[in-house]
Amino acid sequence: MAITDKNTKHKVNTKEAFRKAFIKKVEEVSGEDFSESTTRHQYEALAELVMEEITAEWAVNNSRLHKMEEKQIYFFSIEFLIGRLLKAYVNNLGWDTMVEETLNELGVDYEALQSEEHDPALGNGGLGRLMACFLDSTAALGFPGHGNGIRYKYGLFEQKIINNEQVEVADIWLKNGYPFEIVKPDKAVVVKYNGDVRVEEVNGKMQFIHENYDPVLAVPYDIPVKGYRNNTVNSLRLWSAKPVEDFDLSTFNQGHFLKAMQRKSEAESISQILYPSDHGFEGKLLRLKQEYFFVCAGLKRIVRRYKKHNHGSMDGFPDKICIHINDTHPALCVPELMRILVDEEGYDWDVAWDMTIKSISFTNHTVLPEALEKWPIDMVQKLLPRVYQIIEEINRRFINDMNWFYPDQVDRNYSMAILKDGQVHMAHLAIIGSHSVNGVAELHSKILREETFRDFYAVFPDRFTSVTNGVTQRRFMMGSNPGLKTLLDDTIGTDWKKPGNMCSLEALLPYAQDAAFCQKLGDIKHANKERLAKYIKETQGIVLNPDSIFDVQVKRIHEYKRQLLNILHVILTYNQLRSNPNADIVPKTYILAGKAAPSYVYAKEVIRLINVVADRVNNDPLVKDKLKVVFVPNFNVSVAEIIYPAAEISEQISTAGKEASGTGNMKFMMNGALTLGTMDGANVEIAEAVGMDNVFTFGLSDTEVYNYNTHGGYRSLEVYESDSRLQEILGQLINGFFGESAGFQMIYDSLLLHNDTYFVLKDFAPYVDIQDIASNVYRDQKQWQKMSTINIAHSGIFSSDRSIEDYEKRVWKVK
Ligand code: GLG
Repeated sequence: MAITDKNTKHKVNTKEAFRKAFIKKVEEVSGEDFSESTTRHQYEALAELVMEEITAEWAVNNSRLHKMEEKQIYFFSIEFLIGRLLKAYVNNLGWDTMVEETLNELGVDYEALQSEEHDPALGNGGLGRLMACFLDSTAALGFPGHGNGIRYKYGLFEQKIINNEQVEVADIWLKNGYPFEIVKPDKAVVVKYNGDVRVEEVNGKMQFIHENYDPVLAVPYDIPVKGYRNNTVNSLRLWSAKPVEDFDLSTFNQGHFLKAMQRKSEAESISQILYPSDHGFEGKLLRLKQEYFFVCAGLKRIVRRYKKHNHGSMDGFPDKICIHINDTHPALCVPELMRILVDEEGYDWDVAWDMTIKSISFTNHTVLPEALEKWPIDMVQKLLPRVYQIIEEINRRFINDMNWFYPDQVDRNYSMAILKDGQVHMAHLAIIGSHSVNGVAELHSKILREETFRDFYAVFPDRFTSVTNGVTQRRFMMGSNPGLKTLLDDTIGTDWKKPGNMCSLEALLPYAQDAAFCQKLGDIKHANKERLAKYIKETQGIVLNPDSIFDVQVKRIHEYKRQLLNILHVILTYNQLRSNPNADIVPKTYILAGKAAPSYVYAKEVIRLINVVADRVNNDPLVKDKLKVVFVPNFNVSVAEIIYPAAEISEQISTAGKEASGTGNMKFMMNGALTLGTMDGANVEIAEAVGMDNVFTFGLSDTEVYNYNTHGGYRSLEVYESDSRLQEILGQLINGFFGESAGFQMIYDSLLLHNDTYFVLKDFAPYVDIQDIASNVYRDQKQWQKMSTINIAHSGIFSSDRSIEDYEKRVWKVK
C-alpha cells in the first residue's frame, strides 16, 4: 500500500513522486534549499519518508492486532541487536531501485547517507542478533510476532584499540535522535519494587496486597518491524525507565534536593546500560531490576490489550498469546504471569498454572555454567516480595509432585529445585514454567537433554525440542552482497528471494560444475574483498592484498571460541616464513574482530596478542605480501555486513560442545565462504548439508571433550613437549620476542600451568593440517568456487525463515 504525500497528493511509489517528496522533505528538515543540504539532512529526510509510509501500514496492522483474531507471538529478550534499519526498510518496502536511482540522479551518495544512522548496539552478540533476525523473518512470513525488551540509553561500548589494547568508550547512540521509534507515554505502566506484602481475607479469599513499594514508570518506545514486500508491520517495543513523577516534589520541597535527584537517577538507571557481557552471569541487583522491568511492563500491556478485546476476561489467553522467553533473563515471566492470574484475575492456582505453562516457551542459548543465572534468594525476596512468594509456591508444589511421583529419587528431585543453596535457579524456573524447552542446534539440544538438563528431560521428555538457529538472508546476503544477489537472480530466477523459499537455492547445484558461473562467483568475491580492503585502508591504514585468501574470524572474544588457536597458527606461519622467506605458501590475510567483556581480562589479553602479532607481522618486510593480520576494531552489525561477503574461509573453531549454535557460520556460508571448523554447534549441520567434502573440519569431538572433562586424561604439557613448533611459539609469548613489554604470561600459564581448559594445544596440530589442506585447495580456483557454490546452494535451511517455520510447527502452533 502506498500512501499519498499529504500536501501534494502524489503517491510516493513512483520515481517521480519520490523525487519530489524527497526534495521537499530535505528542505523541510534542513530549512534550506536542497542544493545546500548535508548528508545528515538527506538521511533524516529519507528516514521520515520511510516512516510515513510504514506507519500508515502499521496502523492498519495494529487495529487487526487489537481484534485478537490471530495468535500473537511475543519475544521477550534482554537484547535486540537490530543493526541499522534504514536500508532494510527501503528494501522491505520494495523501494530499493527507486531510491537508488533517484538518489544517484540527484547526486546523493546513498552509502554515505546510510552511514549517518547510528547502529544501535542494544545487544552483545548472537543472542541479541538472533532476535533481530527472528523479528525480520516473522514479519516476512506474515506472522504476528513482536519483540519486548529494554531501550538502553547506552548500548554496547564502542571498542577502540589503543596501544594494541581494547579500550571501551561509551556509545551514545541516541545523541542525534532516533527516527524509527515512536514513544507512547499514554501506554506507560508502573513497575513496583521492594515494599511489603500484606495478606487480607476478602470474601473468604486471600488477597495479597503489595504496599510501600518503590514505583518506577516504564515508558514504551515502539519500532516498526516491516515485513519483506508484504503488508505486515509488527512491533519491537522497548521500555525506558523514568521516575513516576519527574521530580519527587514533596521530598524536594522539604529541602532534600539530593534525595529527590537520587530517586530520579535510581529509576532511570534501570534502562541506562546494557550489561556488556554475553555469557558471564552478572549477579547484580541492577540486572535483576532490569529483568523484572521489561517482564512486568511487557506482560502488563499484553494482558491489558487481551482483556480489552475479550470483555475483561483472561480465559483463552494461552490460545491467543505465546510468550517466548529468550534465554533465562525473562524467566520472571513465569511467576509474574502467575501473579497476574492469581492475584489480579482471581484464578485458582491450578488453573492459573495450566494457563501459564501453555502460554510460555523457553529457548536456552548456552551450556556454559557461568552463564546459567542464579540469584541470591534474599535479593529476590527483598526486591520482588510478592513475585518471590509465588516462586516459593511454584517450587514447593514442584518438589512435592516430584517426591510423590519419584519417592525413591529424593536427591534428584531436590537437585531440580528452583530454590536451593540459597539461590533462585532461573533455568529451572524457566523449564518448570514452560511447555516447550529448546536448544538452538541439534548438537546443543542433545547436550541439554543428556547433560545440562538431563534430570528435567527424564521427567518432561515431551517438553524438549530443538530448533536450529537461522539468520536473515535479506540483511546478510541480499542486502549486503548485491553482486551475489544479482548473480543468483540471473542464474536461477528470483523465486528464492520469496520469504520461506530460500531452499530453492538448491537449483544452483548444477552450476557448481559450470566454469562460467564459477568465474563470475569468483569475480564477485574479489570485488567484495576489494570493498573490505578499501574500508580497512580507510579506517586503519593497512593495505591488504585482495588476491590473498581472506580467512576470517569475527565474533565475541571468548576462550571457548579459541581466537587463541587462530593466532598461534598465525605465529607458526610467521616463524616458517622467517626461516624460509621463499616458502611456497598461498598468500593469506587473517582478519579478526570482536569485543571482549570489559571485565574479562583473559579475553582482553587475547585481543592484545592479536594486535601485537599483527603489528609485528605487517611491518616485517620479510613476509611481504604472503601474510597479513588485521584486527578490525568495533565489530558490530554494520561492520559485519562488509566483512561476511568478503570472506573465503569462515573460522568456526570453538572447543566442541561449547558453542550452542553460532550464527556467524551461517552468514559466512550464504556468502560463499567455506567453513573451517570443529564439529560444534550448527557447524555440524552445515557439514551435513554440504557434505564433508565441502567443509574443512578438524579437532576433538564433543564426546572426546566430554570424556576428558569427566574422566581426565589430558595433559597439555605432554602435547607441548612433543611438538617443537609449540615450544617455539609459546616461548615467544614470554621471552620478549614481541617486544620487552609484550609478554603474555597469563596466556602461557593457562596453556601449560592450568592444563589448557579449552584444548587449544590438543587441537593445534590438526588445525595446522586442515589449514594447509584449505590453502592447497585454494590453489585450484575451480575447485574452490565449486565448493563455494555448493555451500551457497545448501544455505537455505540456515535462513531464519526456516527457524521461524520450525518454531511455528513445533512450539507456537499459530496456525
Ligand atoms: C548464544 C550462543 C551462540 C548462539 C546464540 C544464538 O553462544 O552459540 O548462536 O546464542 O542462539 N549468547 C549467545 O550468543
